[in-house]
Amino acid sequence: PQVIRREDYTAPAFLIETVELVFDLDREATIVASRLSLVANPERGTGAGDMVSLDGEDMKLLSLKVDGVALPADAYEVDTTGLRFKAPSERFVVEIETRISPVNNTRLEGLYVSQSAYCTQCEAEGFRRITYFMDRPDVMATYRVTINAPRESCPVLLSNGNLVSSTDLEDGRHQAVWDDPFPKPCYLFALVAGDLACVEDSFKTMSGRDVALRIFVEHGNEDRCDYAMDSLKRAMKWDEDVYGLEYDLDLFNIVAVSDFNMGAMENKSLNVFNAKYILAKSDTATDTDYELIESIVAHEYFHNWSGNRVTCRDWFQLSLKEGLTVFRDQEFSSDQRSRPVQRINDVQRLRAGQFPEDGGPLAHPVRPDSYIEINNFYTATVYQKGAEVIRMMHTLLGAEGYRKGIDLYFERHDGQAVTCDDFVRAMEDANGVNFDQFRLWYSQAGTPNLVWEGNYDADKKVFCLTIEQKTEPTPGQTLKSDLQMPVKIGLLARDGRELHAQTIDLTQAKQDFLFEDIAEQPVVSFNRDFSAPVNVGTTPSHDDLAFLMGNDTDAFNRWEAGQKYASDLLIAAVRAYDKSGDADAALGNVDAFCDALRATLTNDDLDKAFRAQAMILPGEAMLAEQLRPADPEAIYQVRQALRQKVAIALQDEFEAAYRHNASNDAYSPDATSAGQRALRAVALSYLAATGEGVFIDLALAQYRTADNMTDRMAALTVLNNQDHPGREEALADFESRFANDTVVIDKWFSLQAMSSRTDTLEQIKKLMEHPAFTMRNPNKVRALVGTFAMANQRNFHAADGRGYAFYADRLMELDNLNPQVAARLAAPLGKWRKFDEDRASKMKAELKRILAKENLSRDLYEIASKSIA
Ligand code: BAL
Ligand code: ZN
Repeated sequence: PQVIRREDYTAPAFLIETVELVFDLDREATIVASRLSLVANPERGTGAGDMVSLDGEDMKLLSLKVDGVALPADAYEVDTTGLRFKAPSERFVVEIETRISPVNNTRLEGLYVSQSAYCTQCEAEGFRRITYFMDRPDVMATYRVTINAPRESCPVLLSNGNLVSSTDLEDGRHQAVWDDPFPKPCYLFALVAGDLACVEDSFKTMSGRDVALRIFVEHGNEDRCDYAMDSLKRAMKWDEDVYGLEYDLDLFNIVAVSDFNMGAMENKSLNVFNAKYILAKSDTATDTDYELIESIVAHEYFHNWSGNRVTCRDWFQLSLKEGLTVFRDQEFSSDQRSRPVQRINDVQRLRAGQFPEDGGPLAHPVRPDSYIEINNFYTATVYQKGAEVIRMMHTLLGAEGYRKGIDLYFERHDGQAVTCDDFVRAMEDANGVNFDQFRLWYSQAGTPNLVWEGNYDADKKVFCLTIEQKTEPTPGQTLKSDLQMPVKIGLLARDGRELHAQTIDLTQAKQDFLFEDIAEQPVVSFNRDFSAPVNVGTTPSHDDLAFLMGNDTDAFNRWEAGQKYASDLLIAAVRAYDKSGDADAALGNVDAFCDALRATLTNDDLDKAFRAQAMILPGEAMLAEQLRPADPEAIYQVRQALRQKVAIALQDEFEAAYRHNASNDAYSPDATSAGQRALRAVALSYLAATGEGVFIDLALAQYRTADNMTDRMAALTVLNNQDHPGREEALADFESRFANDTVVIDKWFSLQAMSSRTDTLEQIKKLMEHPAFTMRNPNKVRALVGTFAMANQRNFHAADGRGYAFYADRLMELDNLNPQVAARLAAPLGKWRKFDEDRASKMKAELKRILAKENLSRDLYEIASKSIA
């Protein structure tokens, strides 16, 4: 397959000014008529006789006219990738008719059918599956879209922009015409048609315009839209307050569909969502679901400016819109909820998803240099690390300086398709700074590792902090440069007073920072708030970590100290376990750690959501990242043993937390109530970890009496790992309650896929036969199959290799239906370098088997081939 390189970028030979599309919708055979006004691109100096090249895949060309005249067969070329002909002049009109088959579109790119509705997904390159077009983001045009469809099965007809007209046609069909006045790239085009229910609200913008807000869902789900609607209104207000950005049309539509490759899509004024990120009511959605809905609704809305009004020049610049928009949605959530807990969650996500990517075979810069399939670059690096890069600029420039840069960016580039470099330049120009070194964050892959050392001169009262940075080589990038990064630090006195706090501007490989008038040998709180997205190799003493857990004025680092302490204990114990096979003995005395956890658990000054987070030990995958080779069974055993020790030591406190955090109030998804439920869930989980049957009974009782999904799932999560009749009872009950609820039943699939029980793989195989399961629905595949590889270290890495073989079979099966989702699930097999030789060779054998598959997609080929290299 062809490699696309950033350095090969050239501006388009022709531009498209206006696009008129007419859709005659039919499940088997939809006819798409397009009328494009093309003009030579002055930047390229093109004109008559130059080749016009339009992308197009998987469709039938029915007719082609240029300036009203049908082109003879020898005047154009058409193949499986597109259509080419010579321009007759500098300005001309192209008319094309194509036929596509939405119902047979299992890739869910382009126009397809989800349940009873037609919908589209065009980012990144789905539009070329609808009609022949210059399918690239730097071709921006205005669109007028006519949709013709049967009135009965498709009463709702939607596209971008404003509704111009609705008309009845003959034969029971009707027509809607939509017009989008804002020029946009084709990846933001959307069409939805079907029999959908609509929930309506409105928002008054800061300039006093009323915007109609509509959420379209399957009939029967109207009562699950309140939170999404409320989130949308809060997001609109927040963007006005914090960024000064106002919505620009009089209508904003959201449609929730069940079959969707991604989380959601920011099509201009017609966002299409994976239904799981819209639908919520207390008995179907957990607190975490509510949080995700809030942040994803906001994310897609924020794209209206960061992505739509200003878009990407080419797909290598994807982080221009994604990194920025993730940063914006993270900050929105921080303002809606607890800021430290939000930061902890965001960092956990970065560490779980992005750090392994940056340290593995798929490592790539935030602005990649090449790709085979762009769909493979919707990655944690482009999104999450991209957001960290924006956050660092925010830290370095301060909130005001950052806002000046943002204002200049939108002022300069509104209506344009631009680059990451343009964004950084706006930040520089607005603030009079030079970010030449900082720019390396966009081009250099890999997670920097920082080590630090402190030296205190008691006579001079001077503290010297020496920091070294190093980034290991990544595929294709052996030499690494030193990066500029803001490192927030605090110096604490033994009595907990903060002696000094500062944001250090680190730029060199090794740098000394001197602090004067420091009254005593301080305890260092390093990289507060995770101001730089790095690994920190220095582990303070256990005494210092316990001190920071109890005293750091930076809440993030309080949590971080606990994680470091736990990791240090667990990693040492895994090494000891490998020799002895006795997890308890390997851990030894952990009383001091338990005491530090107790102090956090019982500190009523701390947010409950924070305390709940602080009780959770580093996950198995996170620990595996720190061990070479990683032994998943040893990690599992040792982590369970530490959980049990903590549970026994803190049993009284957990019982008290469980009792005191019960609530008789009606469910509310607000952050405070959610924090209370989270603390109670953690308490229940630890109580069960004591191994005493009475607490399994308690979990079962909680399951039976739960009046909301959060409490129900908390109980079921505990039961899920048990060998106890209560497990079967609760799982059967859940199934019968929610078997017909396509969003909720995914929780049941993924929970079972996560179970640490050793019969899990057999259970998963049986569940694949369940009537609610289908390989055609990405949510189902992710819930049952994806979860197994991503969130079940113990069973996926079972020493006999059956987990790997099962997984590879599913990826190949899925590749025939939906290559994009198959490729996005493939990364776990590429982690073979982290494991022992036996596991590594079994994982590699599966990758080889995938690479030998007939008709392997470009998508899966790219991931499998890079993973094995
Ligand atoms: N643009 C793809 C979905 C998202 O990041 O919003
Ligand atoms: Zn996005």
